[in-house]
Amino acid sequence: MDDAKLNAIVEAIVRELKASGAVQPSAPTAGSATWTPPAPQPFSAKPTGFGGSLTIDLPDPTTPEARMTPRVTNAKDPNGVRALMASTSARIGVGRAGPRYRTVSLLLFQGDHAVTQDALYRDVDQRLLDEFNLFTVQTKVSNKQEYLLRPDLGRLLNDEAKRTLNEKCQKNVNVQVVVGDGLSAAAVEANLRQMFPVVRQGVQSAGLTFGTPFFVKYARVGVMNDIGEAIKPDVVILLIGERPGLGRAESMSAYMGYKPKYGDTDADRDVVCNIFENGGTNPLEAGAFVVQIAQKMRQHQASGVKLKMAK
Ligand code: B12
Repeated sequence: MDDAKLNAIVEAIVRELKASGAVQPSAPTAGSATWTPPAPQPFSAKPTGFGGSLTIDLPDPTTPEARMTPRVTNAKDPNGVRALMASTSARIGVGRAGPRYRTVSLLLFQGDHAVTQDALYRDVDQRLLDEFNLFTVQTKVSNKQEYLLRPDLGRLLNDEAKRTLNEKCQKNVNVQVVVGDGLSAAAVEANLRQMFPVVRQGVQSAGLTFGTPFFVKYARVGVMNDIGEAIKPDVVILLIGERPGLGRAESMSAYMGYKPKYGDTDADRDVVCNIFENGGTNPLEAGAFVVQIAQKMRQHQASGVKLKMAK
């Protein structure tokens, strides 16, 4: 798209914002053809300059109040719309501007998408891993881009990782807990502090041995097989960041398997999913729950579909 077209679109948007009262013109004249994009700036709740000619003061669309505000004009049953919106986090009741989203919906979508991207591309904070003495090993993936493009490599430990696990980990333990970044660093950061101690304490109070925990960078769920082969535990519990939804990046899963080995598939695994505070499976409860499942797996010597058949 050339600059002239871009400027025309920008001017049209600015005119629309002005008409809705969201933009206050300031000298010099608003929407002039000399508009240039503002330099990127950190987010500020305060009004920011718009090319030096306008002040934009849009309300923050990401607040819970803004998310819950019905935007359907002339709704037949406004209370019904409100009730429906309160029952789900899905984007309903957002109204429209002609055939398009309203600006507020678009901004919210972009803001939520940014949360997702951050969670996906960021590394888990090293300080958190240090807090739990988790040393790091890596899969055969060497960077984020490759992680996204080659899930198969994220299911295999690299050679150095295998050597490190051999040196540092206790073998033949009852329960091996592993933390993996998966698709959301934010999820691990949001839940590990609460969940990890509950799992460790639960395993130990059940009289089971708790293997040397560690962190796997660029991990996919299938890496459990290599871990099973390297350590030979009864049960592997992999705490891993789930694929982030729009604006929901803090959801973690605990994937579990009984004696995971080469060739095992998801049919041999179980998952406790949607672990996060306020609306998901509470991480403390999830901690207690996975210990129970680990005990069941040991009792029935099975996991996944086989465990379901055994129960
Ligand atoms: C992406 C996804 C899928 C994708 C996985 C493909 C892929 N390569 O990513 C597809 C569409 C194939 C899928 C299918 C299924 N899924 Co699914 N899936 C998800 C989702 C949205 C994200 C998972 C994630 O982020 N994993 C973490 C990343 C790092 O893992 P990964 O290694 O990249 O991918 C592996 C896992 O995602 C795993 N996986 C995906 N779903 C399931 C389900 C189970 C029971 C297990 C053990 C493993 C598993 O398969 C991938 C390959 O190994 C979650 C929702 C959530 N909140 O977690 C549901 C979710 C995990 N899936 C679920 C279900 C039920 C299924 C199916 C059984 C549906 C069906 N009836 O066929 C199948 C079985 C999957 C299988 N592999 O055998 C449920 C599990 C509920 C539960 N507690 O048992 C969830 C929580 C959705 C939900 N809320 O209902 N799924």
